[in-house]
Amino acid sequence: MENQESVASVSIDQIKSIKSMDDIMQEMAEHKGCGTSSEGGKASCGSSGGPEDMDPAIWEKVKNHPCYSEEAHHHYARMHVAVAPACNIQCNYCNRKYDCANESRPGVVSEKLTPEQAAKKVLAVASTIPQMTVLGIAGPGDPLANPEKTFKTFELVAKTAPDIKLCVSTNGLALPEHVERLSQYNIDHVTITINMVDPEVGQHIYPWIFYKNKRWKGIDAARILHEHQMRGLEMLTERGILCKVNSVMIPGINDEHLVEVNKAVKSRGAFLHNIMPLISAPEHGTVFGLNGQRGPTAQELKALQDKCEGEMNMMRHCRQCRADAVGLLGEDRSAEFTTEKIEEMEVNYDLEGRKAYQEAVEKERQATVAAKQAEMAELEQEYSDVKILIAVATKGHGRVNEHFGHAQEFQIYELSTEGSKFVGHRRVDLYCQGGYGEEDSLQTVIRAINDCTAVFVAKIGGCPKSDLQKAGIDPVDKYAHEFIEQSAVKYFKDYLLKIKSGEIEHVARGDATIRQGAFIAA
Ligand code: CLF
Ligand code: SF4
Repeated sequence: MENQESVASVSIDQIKSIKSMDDIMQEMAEHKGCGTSSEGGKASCGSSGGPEDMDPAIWEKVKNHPCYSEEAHHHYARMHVAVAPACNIQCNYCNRKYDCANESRPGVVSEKLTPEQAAKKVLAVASTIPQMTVLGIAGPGDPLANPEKTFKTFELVAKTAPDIKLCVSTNGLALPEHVERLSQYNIDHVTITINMVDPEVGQHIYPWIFYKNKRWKGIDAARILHEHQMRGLEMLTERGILCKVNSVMIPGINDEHLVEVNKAVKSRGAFLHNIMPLISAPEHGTVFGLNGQRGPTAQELKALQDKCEGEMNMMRHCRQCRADAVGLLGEDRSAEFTTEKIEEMEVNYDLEGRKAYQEAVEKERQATVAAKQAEMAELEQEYSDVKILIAVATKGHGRVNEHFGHAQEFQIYELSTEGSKFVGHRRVDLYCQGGYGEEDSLQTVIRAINDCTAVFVAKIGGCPKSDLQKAGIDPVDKYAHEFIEQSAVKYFKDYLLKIKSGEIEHVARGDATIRQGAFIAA
C-alpha cells in the first residue's frame, strides 16, 4: 500500500496550508555549499563533464540537470511555470506579447499561473514524467521583477516535491537585492542573460531599464544593468551557487564582443556559458525583427562557441525554451498539462517511484558512456585533421530512435579522432505531413543540416533518401535504435577507412541555416 511518506495527493487548498519556510530552511541547510568557484573563478568541469572529472558536490548538482549537463539532457526533463509576467527592462529582441527571448521561444505562453496553480502543476508533471528533475522559472517576464510570485512558487514546491532542483533565469537587474533569498531558498542554479560587458555595446540592445522608480535610457541604462549583472554573478558564485550565463549572439552588434563577455563571466566564476542565436523575424514585432537584424548562421554560431571554449565549457544544447515548457529539451509536452487538465488529474507524487525510475535511467546512461568508450578504444589517430558533422534523429535516451519524417529537430555531433562531441541541434519542419512527404519541408531540412556529412535515422523513405544523397548528405539507417555516440564513432572509423583506401575524398561541407520560423510552430 502507498504510504503517506512516499505518496502525496495534493490539492491547491492543501498546498496553501503548507508550513512556514523555517521548516524548509532546516531541511535545506544540510545541502548547502558547492564550491563552484575555483582559482580564477572557474568551475572544474563543463556541460559535457562526467563524475570522473568534477568535484562530487558539483556532480550532484549537475548530474540530472538537463541544461547544466549535456549528457543529462538526453535522459532528464525540466519544466517551467509561467508565474512571472512583468519585466524591468526592455531588450530589442523581445516583444512583451511573447515569451522572454532569454529563455524561451517567441510564442505567447498558453496561460499564466498563480504560485498555487504552479505548484500543483509541478506535482502533476512530476507524477507523470518521473525523469522531470528540475523546475525553472524563466518568465514570461523576469522572475526577479516578480519576486513574491517566484519565491512563493519555490517555497511551495520545495515543501511538496523535495527532490526537484530549483532553477531561475534572470536578466540580472534585480539580482543583487535577491541573492540572499535565492541562497536561503536553496536555489542552486541561476542563469543570468549577459549580452555585453560594455555599455557602449549595451545601448544598442537595451533601449531602457526601470530601476529605483525611474526609467533609464541609453548608455546609463546599459551601465546600471551591466554593474548589477556583474555584482550579482560575483555574489552568487561567492555563495557557491552554480551560475550559467546566457548570451544572445546578435551579428554586427555583440558577436565579436561576446568573447569579452566570456572572459568576464569566466573570471567571475560562471560555470557554463550558453551563446544562443538571435531569433528575429518581422512577425515577432520586436525592434530587431522590424529593422531586419539577422541572426547568425549555424557555422557563425559554432565558430564563436568554439572560440570561447576553453577552461569554461560552452553549453551547446540549449533549445531556447518557452516559459511554460515541459519535457525533455527539444520536446514540448506543455499541452498535456493545462490548468483544466490538471484539475481533472489524480496527482500522486510517488517519491520512491521517481527514485527507482531515475536509478534505471542512470544504468542506461552508464551503458551509453561505456559503449562509446569501448568504441573509442580502437579509434585510429591518423587523419587527426579530419572533422565531420553528423545530424541525428532522436527521441531521447541517447539513441538513434526517430524516423527521418517525424523529426522536429536533429542533434548535431562533431566527429574527429578525439571522438564524438555534441555541438548543437537544428529545428526543422516535419517532413512527413499526414502520411506524405512534403517536398518544401525537405528542402528546409537539407538547408538546416547542409553542413553535415551524414544523417542518422531509425528509418527513412526512398524519396528523401535520394534527395539527401543528391545534396551530398549520407542517409544512414543501419544504426537504428543503437546508442548515438557509439554509432557515430563507428561511422567515423569507416569514414577514415574509406579515405585511406581512396574510396572517398574528404571535403569540407558548406554552411547551414538556423531555422528562424521553426520556433513559432507548436
Ligand atoms: Fe529552465 Fe533555464 Fe533552468 Fe534550464 S531552460 S530556467 S537553466 S531549467 Fe535550458 Fe531552456 Fe536553454 Fe534555458 S534549454 S532556454 S538553458
Ligand atoms: Fe523580454 Fe526577457 Fe528582455 Fe525582459 S529580460 S525584455 S522579458 S527578453
